[in-house]
Amino acid sequence: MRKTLSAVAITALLTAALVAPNQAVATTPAPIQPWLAAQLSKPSLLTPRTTVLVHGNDLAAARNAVKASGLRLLSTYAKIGVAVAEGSRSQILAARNQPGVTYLEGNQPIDIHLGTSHQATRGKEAIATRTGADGKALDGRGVGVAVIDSGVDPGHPFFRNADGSSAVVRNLKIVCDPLTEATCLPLDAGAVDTDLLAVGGHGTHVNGIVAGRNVTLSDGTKLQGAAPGASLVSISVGAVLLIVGADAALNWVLENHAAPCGTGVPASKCPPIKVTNNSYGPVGGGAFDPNSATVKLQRALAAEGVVTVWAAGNDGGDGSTALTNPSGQDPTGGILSVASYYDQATGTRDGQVSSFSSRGKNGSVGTYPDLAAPGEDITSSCRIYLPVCTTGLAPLELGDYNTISGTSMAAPHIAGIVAQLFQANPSATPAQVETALVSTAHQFTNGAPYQPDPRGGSTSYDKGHGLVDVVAASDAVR
Ligand SMILES: [Ca+2]
Repeated sequence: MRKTLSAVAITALLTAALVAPNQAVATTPAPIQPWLAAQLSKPSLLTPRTTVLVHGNDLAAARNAVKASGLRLLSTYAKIGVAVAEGSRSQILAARNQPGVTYLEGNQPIDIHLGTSHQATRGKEAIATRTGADGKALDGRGVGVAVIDSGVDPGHPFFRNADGSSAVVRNLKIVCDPLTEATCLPLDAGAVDTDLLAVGGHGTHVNGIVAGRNVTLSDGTKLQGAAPGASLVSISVGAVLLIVGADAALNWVLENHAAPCGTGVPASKCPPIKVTNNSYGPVGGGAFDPNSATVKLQRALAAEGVVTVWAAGNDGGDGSTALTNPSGQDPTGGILSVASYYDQATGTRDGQVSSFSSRGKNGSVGTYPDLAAPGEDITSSCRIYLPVCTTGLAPLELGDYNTISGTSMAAPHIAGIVAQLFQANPSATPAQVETALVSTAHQFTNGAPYQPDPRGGSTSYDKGHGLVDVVAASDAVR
């Protein structure tokens, strides 16, 4: 909520600055997305070239505006009259005044949350007391998790296996060709830090929450991811996420989940992907669109045995309107929308729903999150030179770890837990995984009351069916 208020205040300041008396152009400057306005008001946070979605009355108007303002065209959405471009702050502001421009939208990254969190989820207990179908500790081993995010630093110590190899078994970067437009291809980035390329940090933090290995910092702090045995496939779509890039990443998973490192690489080194983590989405929720490419891709993935995990969003709310991530509202079994839970830094299972966690609309059960996982004050891998890591609460180990909050931190807990469930039962369907998770969730009392869910059990508009219980869910899925 604090974030929302400050963004509004900054927007107001920026707008006042822009409506200058010497403005020569007769047209009223096109409205600007509050998030983008906030970014533009803080030039220090901007990369030299910032991505912007220029909305026009039609595609020609959008393209002309890009050209006239000196922006570089990256891609277009022809049917909706949107040109995706990049450029400097002044170029972006100039585009507001071009004829036929209706709206400027930023490419908003999603907010990014360890320590006590695996106590709250009973994840640590599951690793210590449960085994997979392989007879090994239930740490997600033998399961691949694809993380679609800003990127990852595969050389970060949080990803280092005992033999010196990295938990990141495949490191891809989606590159959208500016010449052919909207053509986005996954390129192998090898050991390159794709998060550094993207000037991100979010992805390295999220990957760590999914499958960071057991580490002990120099001050004695012990950290691990939800599934410290799982394998990571990072698909970088840049620090500023474009839906076309994210869809290209989901499409890559659809085509390659069975052998993500190629057919020549054995599953023992590079296991099949069974779940994707998606800690991004539009701000302010929106209507569920069954015709979107994203929804078609996640349904095809579910049919092929791959679970899709979504961050519910960081727009808070009071249940009067649906603010949850639209794609996460898909009723298809195996599509999970994750709310943020705060364990009060104690590991308690009777804590709170995070105030920032996006609420569904009271009475419209389809808009509710499915369940909650820790997303507040979560410590994971960072790099001090990456922007999101400089915003953290408590840099540890020279900034290699930091504490951040958001449903972006809650979702990867569930992605790791889904890996644990597939280790417990490799032949489980995505729908069975979802049922196991929601039917066993702990119904803590904070927040909105629980109401009957037509699909079984009871749910709530702020935290879904309740806080994940890894021990009970892994027992239920067998
Ligand atoms: Ca669901």
